Amino acid sequence: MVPDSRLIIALDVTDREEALQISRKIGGLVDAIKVNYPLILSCGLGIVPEIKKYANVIADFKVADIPNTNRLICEETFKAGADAIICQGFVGNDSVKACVDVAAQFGKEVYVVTEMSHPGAIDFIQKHAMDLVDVAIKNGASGIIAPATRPERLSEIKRRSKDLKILSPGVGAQGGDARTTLDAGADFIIVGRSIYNAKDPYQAAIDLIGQLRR
Ligand code: NUP
Repeated sequence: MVPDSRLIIALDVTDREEALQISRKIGGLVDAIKVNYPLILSCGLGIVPEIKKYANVIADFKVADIPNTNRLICEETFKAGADAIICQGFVGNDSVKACVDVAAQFGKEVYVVTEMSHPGAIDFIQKHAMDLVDVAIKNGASGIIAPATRPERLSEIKRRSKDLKILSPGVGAQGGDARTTLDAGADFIIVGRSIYNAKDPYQAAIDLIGQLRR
């Protein structure tokens, strides 16, 4: 994924028509559309190729299983047309490697979750965030997920992550600021509710891109 707008929409709506309508409207503005369980459980993986007509698709499945199951999940996801998949790093090197191996076969990308953006990330994950960055580097992932809600932590993670791309959720509804997140080291911001719940999602996306370009 090459940065342009630097904005990724998290399309966590559950209604198929709404998902496609938003994709149609803002697909040309954003660098990717991220789908997650709410949409896929409601509409099925078959919605991926439909959304792909409008933008690259990132499957935020936070894959977190044994290597063989990770492999099967990644194969189904890439076969459906996703351009990238998000996996958890805490399951270990072998499980992450399984995702990266499948992605390489399909010419696709893997992003590894490091520290999550919600308050509960402090309970367990934060203590191991740097190890999770190392897992992503060691296994050849394309990038990592790191929190827009803690810019100082994002900067630390950025220092550790070398050339990995950083996708950062937590802007808007979770309290993070778009410009601050880029300044702290993110390559892309991931924004859901502030766009899809806005009266005019197109204008909300335009406003965010304006902040990112300042
Ligand atoms: O640490 C993470 N935080 C996070 O919010 C990792 C994620 N993948 N996400 C996802 O980003 C979350 O599941 C949702 O799809 C999106 C943020 O949405 P919003 O808070 O902007 O509505």
